[in-house]
Amino acid sequence: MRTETGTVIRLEDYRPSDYLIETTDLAFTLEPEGTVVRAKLGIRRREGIAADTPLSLDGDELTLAGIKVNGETLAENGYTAAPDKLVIGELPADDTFTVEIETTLDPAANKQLMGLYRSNGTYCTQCEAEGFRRITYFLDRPDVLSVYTVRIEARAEDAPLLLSNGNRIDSGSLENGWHYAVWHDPFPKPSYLFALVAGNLGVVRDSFTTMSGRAVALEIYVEHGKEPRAAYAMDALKRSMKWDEDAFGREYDLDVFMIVAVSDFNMGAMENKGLNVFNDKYVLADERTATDADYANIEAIIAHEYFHNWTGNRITCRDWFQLCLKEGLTVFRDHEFSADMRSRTVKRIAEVKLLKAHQFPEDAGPLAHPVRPRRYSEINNFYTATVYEKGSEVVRMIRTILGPEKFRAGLDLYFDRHDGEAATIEQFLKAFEDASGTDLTQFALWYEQPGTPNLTVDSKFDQDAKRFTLTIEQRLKPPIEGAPHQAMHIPVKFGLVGASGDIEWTAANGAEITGDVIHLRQPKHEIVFEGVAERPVASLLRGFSAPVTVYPEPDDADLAFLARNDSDEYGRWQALSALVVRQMKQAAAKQADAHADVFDDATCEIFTGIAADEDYEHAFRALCLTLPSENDIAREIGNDIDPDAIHAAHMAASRQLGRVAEGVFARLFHGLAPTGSYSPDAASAGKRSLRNIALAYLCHADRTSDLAAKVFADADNMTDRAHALTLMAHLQPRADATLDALKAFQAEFRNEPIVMDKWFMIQATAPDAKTLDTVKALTNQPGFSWDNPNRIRSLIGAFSAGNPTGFNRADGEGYQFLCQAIARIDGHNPQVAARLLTAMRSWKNLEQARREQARMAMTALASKQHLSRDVRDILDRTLA
Ligand code: B3K
Ligand code: ZN
Repeated sequence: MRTETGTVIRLEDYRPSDYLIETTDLAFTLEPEGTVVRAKLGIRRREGIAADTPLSLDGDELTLAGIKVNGETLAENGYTAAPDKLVIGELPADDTFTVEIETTLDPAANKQLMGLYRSNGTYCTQCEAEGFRRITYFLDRPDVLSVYTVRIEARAEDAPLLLSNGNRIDSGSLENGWHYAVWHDPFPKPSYLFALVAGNLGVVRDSFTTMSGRAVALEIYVEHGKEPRAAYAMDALKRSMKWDEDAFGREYDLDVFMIVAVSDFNMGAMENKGLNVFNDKYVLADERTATDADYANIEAIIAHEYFHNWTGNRITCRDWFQLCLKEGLTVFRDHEFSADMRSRTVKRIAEVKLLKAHQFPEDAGPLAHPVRPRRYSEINNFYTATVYEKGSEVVRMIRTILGPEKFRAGLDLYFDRHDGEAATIEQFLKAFEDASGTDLTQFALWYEQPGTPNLTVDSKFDQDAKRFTLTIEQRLKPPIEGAPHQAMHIPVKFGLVGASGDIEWTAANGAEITGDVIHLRQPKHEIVFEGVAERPVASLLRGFSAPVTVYPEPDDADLAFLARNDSDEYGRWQALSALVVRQMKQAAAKQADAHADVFDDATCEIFTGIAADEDYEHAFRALCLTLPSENDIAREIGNDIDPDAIHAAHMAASRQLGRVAEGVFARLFHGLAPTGSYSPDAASAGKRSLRNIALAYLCHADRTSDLAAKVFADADNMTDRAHALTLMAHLQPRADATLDALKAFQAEFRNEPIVMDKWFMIQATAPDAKTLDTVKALTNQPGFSWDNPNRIRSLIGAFSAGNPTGFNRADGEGYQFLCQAIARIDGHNPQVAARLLTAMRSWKNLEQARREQARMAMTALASKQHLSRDVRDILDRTLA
């Protein structure tokens, strides 16, 4: 294991490598415990580099078995080899030469799941960010692009399937039951996009004809017997390919596109050129085993990885500081895809909720970093909500500022200019500047400054003068001491809302306004609108046009007004949600008991109105009726957080709304009962979500999960079953009916690990101080494994990040459990261990006793020897 060495990599230290690797020929002889890798690298010394400059290649836990230069075995004094580095000092004077390297690997022992490893008997690889160096010594950096030819040999019986990137150019039999395949990828790529898969899997095939008429074979590989469950993923893939042509003019470029689903995977999926490797939970779905949310995730992630073919693979990143160049942009593209496939407003609300739940706390705590970080000690710790989600918001703001046509022109220019290159954020922005004639210098601060800017808003109306004055001040509270905090270019989409629609104005000054966008550029703007006939309420940040907060929010009356009257649907949701958060915060502060009223009459009336309003789509109503989570309330409270008080307020709020609108919810529950067969489409999913919300309120109104038990027993799909089981396990965790339902679920799915993950997660998130005992007991269940990231996330991850009362037990046992689990996992999978630790990122906001307990648990972890660089990095920053 790599332990902490204290090295910090800095953006300003970037310089191109002395050598290039123009071709990479790999030959794998696959054996579970003794794989041999022979790499032949076609090297070119960069112009101007002296011939005696050593070639220094990256490695990680490697064993060198042989080395040749230009076909000649190198004398021992010609190089030095360590597990993490191979330095060749004795090199030819010619600018081009070959280096042949032989390494031996033990894939079966690789529990880090980086490099070449085994998952359920299948050989597979994960190389991003720095996994390729666990396969062979290499210039393992994204700006070294190479053309790969890969020969794979294996016993035909163990691995009938031999896959790598690009197109298959040869295959055949060998002696003793072995066989081989050779793959060639004509597109130069960085090593992090290399992939190899070998094993015995089933396949689903289809095809796609690109816009220029080329036929592409589509193949999805899954465990034998699971083929029918890959149908939705295949459909999503074809829709993604078509959409990228229509929306962005991007066409696929190889003869084949393959996806392989594996069960041991550190993340969601990986965009290796032509050979995507997926966590099987993001491929496999049918109505019996997957929820509507699972279907939506599959659609989004299939699209995301496919879209990387242009944004990431054809144009990659110069260095890992530029990670958002591919990730933020690709998230933006997958968001747009889902918005087009589903409902735009509903999708946007879901994105904003996610951003606020994950990115805002990150940006407000000890792990805050700019969208483009400037330093890292472990790059895997920077695949964050800030890089991905805020990175996507930054791209969205560019579109808002330029408008859709100029945005598209800028992106086209970026593709034209940088195809086949490893690019930077500066080059990305320059393409938009050149295509639109807009100066983005100030806008670029979004990539540099960590923290969420806050807007304070004031307004006044002069009826006689028909003048409305809006004062907006931006302030960036730097989460990192010494971080810059200059005024940003913030695009604020807006409308002036009156009782019957948006109010016209004749002139405005004090800020640049284009269409419905105010461009904030100064610390403070006083914007004067002339010719305003009646007093308006300003609806700001429509569509969440910038990732900022607004404090203080408008008063209750204005929020209620916007929730009822904003012509923008997103704006109505935003106002309602602000109103609800405020009243729930107040209830938590008052330590309201479970019977107290949380909401005033106006708010209850808005809720009831939306619940009953057939003009809204079902999914929108469901989102409006979903209360902010306990973590959401905690985030809004900000400090001295008492999770128990928040939980009590949450229960009281659910009960009050359940009672107030019981009749409406009963009608919805019965009226939306399923008819006909299940379909995962967005409209059907919307109906199920509204009915399930109604069910939840009915259960809360009566404080019993009897109705949920009935749904659980009758349901014909996993969406309804999992939701009903959650209600039972969370409302009455120890009731006989709950225990029976959990047993029935386990009996049915015990051999289906990704379905059992729901069973773990439901129990881990039950808001009850005793849940910790349950979680500990569940680690001993036969279905649990400390080696599998999905199991770890669904039990320990769900408990620590998704169970505020259970995890934040006042006695600190929750924190101790997490830290001990992290120490255990860190021994074999540092990446997953470090990710789990981010559940502690908001510890400084807890009330004092819990804060102290959290600190003690982390300090005990920090005192352990041999922590990985991954965990040490998160721990040091979190405790700092
Ligand atoms: N690019 C990969 C993530 C790799 C994470 C490495 N720690 C998946 C994605 O974002 O599409
Ligand atoms: Zn990505």
